[in-house]
Amino acid sequence: MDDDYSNLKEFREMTLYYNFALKKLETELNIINQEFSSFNETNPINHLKTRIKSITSIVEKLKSRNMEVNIENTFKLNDVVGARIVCNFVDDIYEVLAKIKTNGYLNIIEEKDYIKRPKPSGYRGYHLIIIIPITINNVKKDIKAEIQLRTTAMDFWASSEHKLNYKSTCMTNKDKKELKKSANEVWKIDLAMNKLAKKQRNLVQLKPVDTKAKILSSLMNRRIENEVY
Ligand code: 0O2
Repeated sequence: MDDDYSNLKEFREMTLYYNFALKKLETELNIINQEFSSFNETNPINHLKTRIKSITSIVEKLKSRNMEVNIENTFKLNDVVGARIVCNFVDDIYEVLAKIKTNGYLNIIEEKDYIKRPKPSGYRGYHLIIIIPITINNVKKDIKAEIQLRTTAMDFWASSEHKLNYKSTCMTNKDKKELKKSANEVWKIDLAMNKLAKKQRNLVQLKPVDTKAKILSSLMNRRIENEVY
């Protein structure tokens, strides 16, 4: 690789910053997830994933931005550490977003609403760039991380499009238009499902909640988790 990751000590230090930032992010998101499972009628989070970007993708991203491949520039990237939160319905995204904003530990520096303003490709999702402070050997760095929020439908489209087009250069304009058309079809389904979910929630709110059953089921989950760890 023609890059400047040649100082192994510095490279190892960089990977430690990213690993610790990932751990902090995972902890905060797991708390949010657990909180929803324990106290909400239904959890707006379907599933969540975290990752550290591969070195190959980091190098590609730096090169595509005409940035020299080195540690200093790597720290400038927003999404070496990333999390993806996948929700069932569009409104769930905004519920999770509100929780992230009041969490107090996830310091948001930028928001990109690709739901209201989809990307030219048709991509939809809500992105947050956050700062995670990490100190190693008395050196504090603000590590940037990206949180992507999508519905299962948006995630289905984006992961298929990622394979077919996003990083490829050989797709015809006609096929790109076809992909964009399917993004809009998927969005229509998202809106229809969201409408049904809203209706359902209003009905559930009118029913008396079996608080005891809810508490017992949440305690049961906790017991099972303790057994696993
Ligand atoms: P990968 O392989 O998914 O990690 P920034 O990164 O914030 O400095 P950028 O690149 O303009 O600037 O960020 P953007 O566009 O807000 O979001 C970047 C990420 O969103 C991408 O990461 C993808 O994960 C996703 N994304 C954005 N546009 C598209 C799209 O058209 N199709 C698909 N499938 N995903 C998209 P990476 O690093 O580019 O790629």
